[in-house]
Amino acid sequence: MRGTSSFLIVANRLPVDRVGDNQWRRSPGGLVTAIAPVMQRRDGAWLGWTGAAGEELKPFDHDGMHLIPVPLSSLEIELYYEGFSNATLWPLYHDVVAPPVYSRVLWDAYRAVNDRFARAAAEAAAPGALVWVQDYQLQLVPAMLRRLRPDVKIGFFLHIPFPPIELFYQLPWRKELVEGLLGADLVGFQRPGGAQNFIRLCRRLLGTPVQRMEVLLEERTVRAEAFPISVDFGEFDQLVRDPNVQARAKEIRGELGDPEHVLLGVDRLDYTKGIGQRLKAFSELLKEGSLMPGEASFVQIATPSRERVEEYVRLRNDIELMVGRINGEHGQLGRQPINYFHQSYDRQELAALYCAADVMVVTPLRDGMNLVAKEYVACRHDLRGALVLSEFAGAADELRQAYLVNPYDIDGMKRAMLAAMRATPHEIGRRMRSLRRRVATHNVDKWASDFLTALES
Ligand code: ADQ
Repeated sequence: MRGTSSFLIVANRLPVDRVGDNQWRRSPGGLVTAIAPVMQRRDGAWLGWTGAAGEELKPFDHDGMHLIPVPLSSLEIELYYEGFSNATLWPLYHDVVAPPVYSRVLWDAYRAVNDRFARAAAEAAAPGALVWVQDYQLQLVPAMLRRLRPDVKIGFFLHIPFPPIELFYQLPWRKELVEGLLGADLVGFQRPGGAQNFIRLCRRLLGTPVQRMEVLLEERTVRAEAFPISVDFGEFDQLVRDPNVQARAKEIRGELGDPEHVLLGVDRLDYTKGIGQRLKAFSELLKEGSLMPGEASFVQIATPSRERVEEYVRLRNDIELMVGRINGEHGQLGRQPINYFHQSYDRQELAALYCAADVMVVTPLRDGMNLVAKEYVACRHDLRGALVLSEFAGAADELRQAYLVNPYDIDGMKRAMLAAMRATPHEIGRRMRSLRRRVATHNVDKWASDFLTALES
């Protein structure tokens, strides 16, 4: 098995969305933007699922990228993707904020699909290729691939948090999973804490000797390191300088009734994002009279996500009930304190929303990084706008000048939201300048090149 790609990305999804019969559009998002130039430079390929059930497509080229589809049946989508990835690993890795489902049927499907990805990667990779495996859906791929192709260099990056040993130990297949990751030469995490959890786990669970951030296997060493992911700062910075985006931002404020304060939340509708907690804090500010009716408007965008997983169905109902209650209690004819949208938006509209918001409220209970926080910062060249940010988001390591909050502490969140609304323009500007400096110098290109440099060295 020898292919021709000297640089290979292996991810659950291909970086394109279907827009018609055999017509594709590049998916929005930093990962593709960061990696596309590297792919073009290195004769690279991207291996992943198209997003449709039971589809067997031949490799094709799009937008200068060579794409290799990996098929998934609808049963595999249910068991591997919605099941083991999103109902077992996702909650387990996010502090078990929802109970993980442990099922052998799901595990078997996860292993089988990982095996398919590993075989496809082994076929596509040129001798000595660099293979970069992405995220929690494919944690067994590094070891499976190494068995087939010991000549390639393998990197793995986990986009979500890596939990402490005490939680990870719940997983009935904990040993297999760690051994899967140890097939890589370099395992990347969002935060240093994740890398440390992994190193500790290797020592405790497998009894493998470790030295600082390296696991010493008999025949080779595996390095663990943090590479905080970021956004394409330049793209957002440019986007918001477009007069159309500025005009739209103004229009949004007008449509909201030109309140004094616009607060904004933008998240996938996920129970890790702390949407309920932040809405509760906001509603208490209204109830106790800290905010006057009509003084502030909260816009909550909740992108549809994982709609066939039971927990997500329940969450949607809970949030929508809550929004209805708050608006019922505090709204006026034609004016509601919470404007809730269960929709996706394009980059322009998202950028206009960021520009329209005085306070961006990002309060996950646990989050690998949180790109929304960084996108907001990248959009505020006017140095207006305050960021309220959870300590439990990876982004909190870098964005120290945000109003940092514990999302479990409702009173603390109320204080932070009020402080952000009441701060002087000078204070807001001082904080935003410092946040922007960080995101501008640590953008997504740096993330990709730091990882690849470490992998190659
Ligand atoms: P997510 O959990 O999806 O990512 P996040 O990092 O916030 O979370 O990224 C969401 C992305 O979706 C952002 O780029 C945002 O602009 C976009 N988005 C959100 N709502 C949208 C809407 N309604 N319409 C259009 N776009 C929308 C996972 C991890 C994170 C980690 C990233 C990247 O959970 O912790 O930061 O991967 O590694």
